[in-house]
Amino acid sequence: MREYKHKLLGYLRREILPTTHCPGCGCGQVLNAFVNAIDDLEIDPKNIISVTGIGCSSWIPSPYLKCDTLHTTHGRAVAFATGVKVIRPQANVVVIAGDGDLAGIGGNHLIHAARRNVGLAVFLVNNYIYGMTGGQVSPTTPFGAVTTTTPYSNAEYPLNIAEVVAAAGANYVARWTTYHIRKLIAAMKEVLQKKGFSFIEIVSQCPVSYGRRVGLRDGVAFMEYFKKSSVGVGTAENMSEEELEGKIVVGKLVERHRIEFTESLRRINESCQKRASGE
Ligand SMILES: Cc1ncc(C[n+]2csc(CCOP(=O)(O)OP(=O)(O)O)c2C)c(N)n1
Repeated sequence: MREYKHKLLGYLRREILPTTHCPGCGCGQVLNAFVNAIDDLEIDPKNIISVTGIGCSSWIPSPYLKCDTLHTTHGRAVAFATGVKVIRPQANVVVIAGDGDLAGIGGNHLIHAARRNVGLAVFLVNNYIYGMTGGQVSPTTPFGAVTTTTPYSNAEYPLNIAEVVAAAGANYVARWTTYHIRKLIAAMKEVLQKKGFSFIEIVSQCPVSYGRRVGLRDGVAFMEYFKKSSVGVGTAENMSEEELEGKIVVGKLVERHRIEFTESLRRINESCQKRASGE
């Protein structure tokens, strides 16, 4: 077997390296950012439970991360993760999955977990399509984009999923791209220390099933595109809807300090027990 020396490789299951992701895929960058974040924070992977659904991005935590992992059904990662958090409130429960998984089939779970403010760290890897199944249109596919199921142009407007999660009541919402790797690591570190529902939309690339249909043939082309299309949240505030057309607004969208769901449950439970014992 090949010898790996880098210390961050200690967080990964080496028997399945190198990666099974396609050349130029952003999933490796997201995994890299995540292990950098947990290493900087000195979080013991034994205290992380990762939960995922089905899709290429669901392969980021499972099987690569060396922590307890639940690889669940398509769209249900947040529902499973909520159950895990209720039973293990002290654990870092992390969800990493795709736009199809979290914004499409699992969209309602996402909205209501954000509303309940369940203490999960959720990383939505938005590559604008259903990658694993060959590049079908997803709820985040840009208007007009060509995909396998919209061969002439996408007639639907995309869901601004980060704003939906922010509106639903999450404690923390940010958006970064795989180009902004240092900002992404910093945001992941914030999320991993935050109580309550914390969410990062990571705009990522799929050169094979999406990029080649929209003129972005490799990872480098995507990096250039993300760089030139991104606008910081502060700048975006002073731009019109027309000016923001085709732009990716990056940065922290929301930070709140509402009480976390399992903490609320614990308090209610305690007060019921006190009442029952006549205190
Ligand atoms: C209930 C159900 N419906 C459909 C599928 C087929 N399926 C597998 S992965 C996937 C989409 C994956 O797209 P996304 O979640 O965006 O992740 P990506 O592969 O792009 O990272 C679909 C539709 C499935 N496995 N289960």
